[in-house]
Amino acid sequence: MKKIVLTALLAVAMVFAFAACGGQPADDGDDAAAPAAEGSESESPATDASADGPLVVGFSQVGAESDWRTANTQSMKDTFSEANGYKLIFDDAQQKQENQITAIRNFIQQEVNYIVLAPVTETGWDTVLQEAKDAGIPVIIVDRMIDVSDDTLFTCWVGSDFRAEGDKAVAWMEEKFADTPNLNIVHLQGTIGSSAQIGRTEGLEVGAEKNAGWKLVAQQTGEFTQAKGQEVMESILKQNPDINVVYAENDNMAFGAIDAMTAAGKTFGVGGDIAVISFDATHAGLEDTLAGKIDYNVECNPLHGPRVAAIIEQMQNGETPEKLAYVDEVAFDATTITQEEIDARAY
Ligand code: GYE
Repeated sequence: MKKIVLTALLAVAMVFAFAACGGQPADDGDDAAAPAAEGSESESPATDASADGPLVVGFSQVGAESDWRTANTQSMKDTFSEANGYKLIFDDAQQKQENQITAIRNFIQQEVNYIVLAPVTETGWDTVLQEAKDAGIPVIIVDRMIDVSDDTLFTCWVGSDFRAEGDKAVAWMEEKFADTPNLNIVHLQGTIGSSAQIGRTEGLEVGAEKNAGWKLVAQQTGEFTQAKGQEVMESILKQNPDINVVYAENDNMAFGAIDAMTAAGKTFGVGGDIAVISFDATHAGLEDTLAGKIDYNVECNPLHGPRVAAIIEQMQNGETPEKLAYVDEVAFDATTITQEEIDARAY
């Protein structure tokens, strides 16, 4: 009799202990697998990953449109290596959202432990991220942001403050052109609807509203590529003989614009007729800044691999990562940048 009572007590104690450790009753497997809502403790992954197997990460990358993107891909591949205990499933979406949606569905089917998404544009993610949530797979957003109706559809985001980047460029223009109130500005935009475009564009548009003499004489997308940047700049130059500033939303479009201006016999950069502003501050972009071809280059840091790995590590330990994490960034002026500064940089 005594023995039966003891056994029963032991059984009750075990159930409590199991619950206290975050265990779930066997018939509630679906909920156990679902990523928890914001602020909850148990945002740990759905993983059945055996302790000895690698963690499987599916990464949907935007494409290979720019030097920034290449550095970002490299950072992710270096971080999520087999040597570091990961199996990375990498998908290049070639700048198409539908390819990213297909990639995410494949990751779900393959039952990856984590999905990492660098979204091409902000909108259009609700359905597929709901599918990931239903499958209990946590989604980490990196680089550009997403705009979803329910923010429990993603675990967290890490990236840049693109609006702040635009504001930095505008502050530089206000100082540089303090005595030249009338400016004809050519605006080469990134992929329309991407956070990088939205923030950098907003910065300039707000600046143009504040500064009565600033005129956006052309505003067109170059899709963040050098080829498109050049093509668009060539046609803009034909229609606008009098340009003071080119505001290119990334280095590669700035390179394209520089080629177009060179071909058209325009002078630009330090001491030239047209000031060039760029974003990313990639290695090649900074070399052009040091050479005086780009006047001002606003940094955008692509080294997100270790940041995403730190988030995954937190989640593996049962911790809740910060919902939104912004990376600190600086900017470079052609008149003060040095070769040593460029050489000391990791990208
Ligand atoms: O500025 C651009 C790339 O989203 C921050 O995308 C990224 C942007 C970057 O193509 O070069």
